[in-house]
Amino acid sequence: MTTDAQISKTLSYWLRHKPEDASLTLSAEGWADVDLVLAALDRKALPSDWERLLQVVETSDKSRFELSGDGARIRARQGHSVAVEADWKPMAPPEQLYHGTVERFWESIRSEGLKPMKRHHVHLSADVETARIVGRRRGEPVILAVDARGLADAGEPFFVTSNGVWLVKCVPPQFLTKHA
Ligand code: HQG
Repeated sequence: MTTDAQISKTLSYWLRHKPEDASLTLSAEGWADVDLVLAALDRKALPSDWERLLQVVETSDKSRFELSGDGARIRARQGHSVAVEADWKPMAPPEQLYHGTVERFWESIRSEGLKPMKRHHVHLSADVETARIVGRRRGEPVILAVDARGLADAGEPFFVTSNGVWLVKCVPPQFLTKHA
């Protein structure tokens, strides 16, 4: 693993799941002080200068992290298991959204629907290609099409993050089909 990837993984872990491991306190919206994050990286013997952090934030695929306008605070854009108050906007989704998974989960998904598992939300994408990449992390990808319009019409709120990930609490099976 490259050092940048190591920094990115470490930041994801702290800012989404275990801020206390780095002696960080997250604000209600998930922000941590950059100075404290740099100090924590230093304690882990990882590069801890501001330029390097900026590089990791800017080159992270899917822009996982976000810096505040003044550069003093950093947060993960999504994927939290710790409670953070979302400032994502509820939005009417497009007709269809996609989810990438693998065959071994399909029986369970078909009977229970898509669940957020360890995260707060199910993650969906507007395009098939992104879903394929997400599914491929676990094996041969299986793409599920979500009747997002139908689910929204049934009263389920959808949110979109600043980097274009669609979030929903769950997707009941009747709104799911396997995408050819
Ligand atoms: C599956 C990464 C059995 C679901 C990625 C998935 C994405 C079920 C897994 C982002 C199920 C959860 C999100 C059910 C859902 N029975 N399996 N009822 N419901 N599943 O990682 O969507 O690198 O929490 O299909 O690139 O894979 O973190 O979600 O396979 O963008 O920035 O349970 O995470 O981004 O896995 O990935 P995850 P995901 P980051």
